[in-house]
Amino acid sequence: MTQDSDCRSWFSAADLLTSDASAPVALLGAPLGLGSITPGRCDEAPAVVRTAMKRMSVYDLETEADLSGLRVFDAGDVGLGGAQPSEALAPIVEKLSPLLQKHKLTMVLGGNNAVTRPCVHALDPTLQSVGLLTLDAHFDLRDTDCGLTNGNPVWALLQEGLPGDHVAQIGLLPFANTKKAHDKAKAAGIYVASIRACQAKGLSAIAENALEKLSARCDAIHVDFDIDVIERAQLPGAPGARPGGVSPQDFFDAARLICAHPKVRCVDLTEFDPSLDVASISALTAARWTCEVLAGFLKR
Ligand SMILES: [Mn+2]
Repeated sequence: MTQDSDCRSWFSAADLLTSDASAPVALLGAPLGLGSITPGRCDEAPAVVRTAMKRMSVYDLETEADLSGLRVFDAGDVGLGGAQPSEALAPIVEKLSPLLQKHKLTMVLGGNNAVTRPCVHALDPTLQSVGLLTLDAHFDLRDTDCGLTNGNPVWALLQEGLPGDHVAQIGLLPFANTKKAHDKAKAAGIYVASIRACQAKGLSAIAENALEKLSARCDAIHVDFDIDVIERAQLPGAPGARPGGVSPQDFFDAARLICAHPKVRCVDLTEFDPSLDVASISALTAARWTCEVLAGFLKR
């Protein structure tokens, strides 16, 4: 077997990970498992995604995008232990803020959706010049009077001063959200696109429109890719995924388009619970997401 033979193995997405902190992109695990409305094991996701990246080639034959020249600084995982969402803010911000200063783009592997709030704080502690785009079946605008959970990061951010017109939420599903949450979104001036709008106009077109609106108002944008936005039949490994969600292809295309935008400085992948997965469907979807993020970054 010659040195560059691919008869048994290939250069994989996991081989892009490096300990060299000068890489343009960074990756950080945020294994927050506690504080989910549906208890689960989202804390296992960062390790499972890194392993699944070994099964991804770095070449996209359709566009001839080639990630092989790119490197991703693997900053490891935030040590969260048994932290609740309220206790996770400081350690995530402490580890993420320096990465955001050094790298053009940082990927955060959750963890449940409660990691989104610390990500936005890390990008802009004042919350006045940052934008948030969510691809999510849910508003995550539940009340905070019972404490922080994976169901209220966006509401917590609004209460902390993030302007409502700095938030765009796309992929929202019927009968997966309350009227109260929808009313809060309307009152706050959040840009909202339901799943039907995303399917009619295209998830990527909606994402592009949302990014255009946010980038006019914000210096930097965080994007929450809640993997439960994907159709449950094709994404079993997320407690909140439901029939009627977006297709994996639309999710991948949108991820690439979004990550080509220079103001997108931080992205998270949340709600992947490996304990619910079937035949590695969700793990391989998450691994493909990392490739799409990088392919988008290469287009900048
Ligand atoms: Mn969510």
